[in-house]
Amino acid sequence: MSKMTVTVPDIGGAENVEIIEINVAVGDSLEAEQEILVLETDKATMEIPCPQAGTVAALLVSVGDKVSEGSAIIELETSAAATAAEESVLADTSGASLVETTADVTASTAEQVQAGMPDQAVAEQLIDLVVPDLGGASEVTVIELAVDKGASVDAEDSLIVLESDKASMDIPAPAAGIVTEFLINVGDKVKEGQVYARLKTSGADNSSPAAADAGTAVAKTAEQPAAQAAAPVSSLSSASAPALAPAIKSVQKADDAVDSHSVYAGPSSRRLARQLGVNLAKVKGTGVRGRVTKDDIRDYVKALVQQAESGAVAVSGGSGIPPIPAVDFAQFGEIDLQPMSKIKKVTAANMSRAWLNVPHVTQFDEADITDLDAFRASMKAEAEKAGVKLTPLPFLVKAAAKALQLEPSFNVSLHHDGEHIVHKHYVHIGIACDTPNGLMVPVLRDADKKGIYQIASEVNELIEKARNGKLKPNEMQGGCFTISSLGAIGGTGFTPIVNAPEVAILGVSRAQMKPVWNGTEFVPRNMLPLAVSYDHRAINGADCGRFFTTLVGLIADVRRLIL
Ligand code: CAO
Repeated sequence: MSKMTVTVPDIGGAENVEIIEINVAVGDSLEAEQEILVLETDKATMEIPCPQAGTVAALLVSVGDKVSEGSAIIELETSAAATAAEESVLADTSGASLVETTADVTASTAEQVQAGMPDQAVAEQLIDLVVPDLGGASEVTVIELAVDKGASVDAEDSLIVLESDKASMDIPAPAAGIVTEFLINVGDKVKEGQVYARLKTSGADNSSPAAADAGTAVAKTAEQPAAQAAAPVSSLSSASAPALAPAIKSVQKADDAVDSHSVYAGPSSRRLARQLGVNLAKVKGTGVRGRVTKDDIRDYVKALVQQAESGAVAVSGGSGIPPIPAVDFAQFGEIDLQPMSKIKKVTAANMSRAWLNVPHVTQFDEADITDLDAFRASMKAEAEKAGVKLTPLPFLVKAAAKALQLEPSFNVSLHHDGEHIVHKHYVHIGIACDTPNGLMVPVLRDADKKGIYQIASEVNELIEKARNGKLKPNEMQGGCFTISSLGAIGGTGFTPIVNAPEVAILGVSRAQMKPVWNGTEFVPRNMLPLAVSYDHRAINGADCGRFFTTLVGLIADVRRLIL
């Protein structure tokens, strides 16, 4: 191991330039050409690359420091296997000479490779990269060089970004290789057919499918004698040059692209964002003057991945929905942050999914439960003796089961192929249950085949299991229709969310005595507010009208449940 001091190279004569971003930390392993830090003058930003591979032993500067050519920026530990050329570099700590020496090493290594491996040397080829068909635009502006000179690229990697008044275009590499030089600068105007860079290809089968012609050209050169292959770029025929122009990867003036380009970020951050498919406009910049750093992009992606993996609700976008902005609630008063339970996260994800996928309609009605309640009161003692707690719920379960049989258009699901409706010949009813861990929906099987006591007993058992975290997965599956009862809690009505893939849900609110007109006079009746939400893709309003009228009739006269 030996140590070297990396210094600021020639930065075009600029002095006392501010460091606005440091992209390495002590202990980081760096590759040659990997960006160390970013400088900014009042005219431009510059990324300072590492002249050779090594490990960062010390950071000698901080963000905000002002540096000039020759200022020491990091101590780099290089491997003992450093070449003689590298060692000579250690003697001269000028950044500019570091870069030059590294270039020499590359050249000499290339020569050795050519001498020792003739086939590969023959295959190596320097090709002109030309601006492709611009879709009618005569001149476009270079807005970004997506890689640095000397970078190794794969076929299809973005090399430059062009922008006309209508579109921005990523120009990808037609083949893998090393970008030996750029013949253009950011801000230049370029035309179709203009050579913008030179690429040294290895000649291996590495061309992009989008540049099949280019690949052929490269392969053809590989069969040529070494001398010919080593011919200067200018000797490439003009006929072959256009063949090396790759297809434009993306031609668009999407809002995203426009927004991304107006974001304050350096080329390497932009490159990373492009590689990860991140719209820079959505990333909060934490760098100097709000500049978006690579870490900001990584944090953004990490947060999205964590959110997706946890099944958490999309508080920040998804499906093209504008995100709800993050708020620092602590600025308004004291807060504490508690993790959501697994069940709450799953419920949140399920609710969002159902809310976003299902076109909901909610219809309201009231059922007269005066007689049901009188009957229930008269049976309560007997039920208790039988070990059953008799609330209105088992009657509602039984009535819903019967209504599903009488109006089978409700006992369906949409098939995932989008072409069929699944008609169910079983009646399983889900019961929304409030538990300490969140909302759970155990399912009572074959409710149509069971009596009120059995329903009450099994529902109570399921509720207890739900509250004790003892429900098995199969006890929460297969529901045809859900009942969500807030009757014991209060409220005069609510609009429940369909528990997809079911197509309807019943919301039960608190019953109350009301004056009801019986044709000749107002009489006090115990009225139960009900709401049915349904999936309008599967159920029409008229179907719901029929189902709801049937259901309300059954609840109002529970004798009909045994018919
Ligand atoms: N109107 C008036 N009183 C009602 C009533 C109603 N609609 N529904 C129940 N009650 C009464 C019961 O009769 C009982 O009183 P008595 O002991 O005097 O008979 C009392 O309220 C308590 O009932 P309960 O809550 O113990 O039992 P339940 O069968 O009514 O409800 C359950 C069970 C699991 C549905 C309920 O406990 C629960 O968790 N509800 C919340 C569901 C939920 O969170 N839904 C929202 C989901 S988002 O759509």
